[in-house]
Formats: sequence, C-alpha cells, structure tokens
Amino acid sequence: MSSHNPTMQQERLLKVLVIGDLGVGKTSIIKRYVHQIFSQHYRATVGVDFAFKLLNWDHKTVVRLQLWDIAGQERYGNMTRVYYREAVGALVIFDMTRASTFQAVLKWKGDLDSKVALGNGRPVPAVLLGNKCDQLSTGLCSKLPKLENFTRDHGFVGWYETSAKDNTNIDAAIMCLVESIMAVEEERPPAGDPRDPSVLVLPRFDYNRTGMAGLPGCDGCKKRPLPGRMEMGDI
Ligand SMILES: Nc1nc2c(ncn2[C@@H]2O[C@H](COP(=O)(O)OP(=O)(O)OP(=O)(O)O)[C@@H](O)[C@H]2O)c(=O)[nH]1
Ligand SMILES: [Mg+2]
Repeated sequence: MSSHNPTMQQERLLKVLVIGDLGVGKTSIIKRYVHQIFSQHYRATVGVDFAFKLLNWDHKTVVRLQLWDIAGQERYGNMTRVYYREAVGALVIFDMTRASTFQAVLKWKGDLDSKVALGNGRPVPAVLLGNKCDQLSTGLCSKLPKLENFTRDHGFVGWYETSAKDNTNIDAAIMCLVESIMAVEEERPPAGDPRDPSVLVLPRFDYNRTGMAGLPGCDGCKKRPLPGRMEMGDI
C-alpha cells in the first residue's frame, strides 16, 4: 500500500506572466504547453487571456500554474500594472527572426520589475525565451549577443531557444521558471508566522552564478525530475 495520500496535498497557486512583443508566440507557447496544439494562424490577443495547468509537484504539493497571456500591444497601454499584480514569475519572449522583438525584451523586463516585486524587493523570477527557433535559417541568431551573458547581466534566471511549432524546450523553460518560483515559495514562513504570510517571500537568487556554463537552461531544472501532469485546460 502506498503511503501517498492525495487528500493531504496542499495546492499552490502561481500566477505567471507571459510577456513580449506582438506576434512573438506567447499564445502559441501557452497553447502548446497546455493543449499540445499549434496553429500557423495568427490572431492577436486582446488585453489578456488565461490558461492554467496543474502540476503534481511532489508528494505534498500540487502546483496550479495560472498563465496570464498578455497581449503584445499592452506594452503601449496602461493596463500592465493591473495585470502584473501578485505575479510570482514571468516568461519574457522574443521572436528569433525579428531583431526588434529582442530589443524590446529589456523594455518588457523593465516594465515587469517596475510594477511587481517580491516581498523583499527583489525581482520576480523571469526566464527568457527566444521563440521560433525552427526558423533559424533566417539568420538573425548569429547576430544575437551571447544570451548567457545577456541573461546574467539582466537578471533572468535562465534562457531557452524554443519552438511552439516543433515543441522545442517549452516544458523545460516553464519548469525552469516554476523551479525558481518554488525555491522562493519554500522560503515562505509557516502559517501563523508573525512575518506576513500573505506576502510572497522572496528569492535569494545569485544572478552572478556561472552555472549555465554557456548552455541554455537553468540550474534549478536539473535538481529534480519533471513533475507529472494531472490535468489541463482553460479557466
Ligand atoms: N514558425 C513558428 N511560428 C510560430 C511559433 N510560435 C508562434 N508562431 C506563429 O507566430 C504567429 C504569432 O503567434 P502568437 O502566439 O499569436 O503570438 P503572440 O505573442 O501571442 O501575439 P500577440 O497576442 O499579438 O501579442 C502565429 O502565426 C504563430 O503561428 C514558432 O515557434 N515557430
Ligand atoms: Mg497572443
């Protein structure tokens, strides 16, 4: 008989933002991750969309990942402050075939860090995704700065080349982010602690670490096997 008792599991709700310029593939990445589907058809997101996925994180924790799919055009609007509230992590996405979307990455990261932070004032964990890597023949990639240096210098916890079309590195990138968020969560004070438990407690990321060693990814992902998937679907 297994000692595993699902009724004893606690659920953690993690609000994760998916941000980046128009058409970089935010919606496609979410649809690939949640529904295992991809469409060439482009329909711009208006405002914000939501999707969620349950992850059977460990024997005592279920993670409810709530993905906020923010329209690329929102960087020019004034709703991001509202959308970003209480987020605990972000995927910042650019299109590897369009240099302008890479240049916009720091604007999105700056917007994020100016509008949401962890309880100790540190930035929320963010992972950088260079999407549409199935189209590398278009040649922009060789012109990109070394992404491992870029990510470290600008406070990302990891980076990946992804393809929503080919399903490349989508799971790995999101697991990297969730690992980083959960590392923060584990530092939360226990319930009833006089320190305010309603405030998410903060990561102690060492952004200067050299663990990426020039390869995409993040240290956190290598520490544990991928969690099982329990169910998926839109809210
Ligand atoms: N080849 C290729 N095309 C992709 C990939 N991801 C997305 N696309 C295409 O890029 C276009 C835009 O994708 P979306 O997912 O709608 O982009 P978005 O970032 O959500 O755009 P907004 O909602 O306007 O901000 C669509 O035509 C997708 O089919 C990819 O990995 N490879
Ligand atoms: Mg979209």
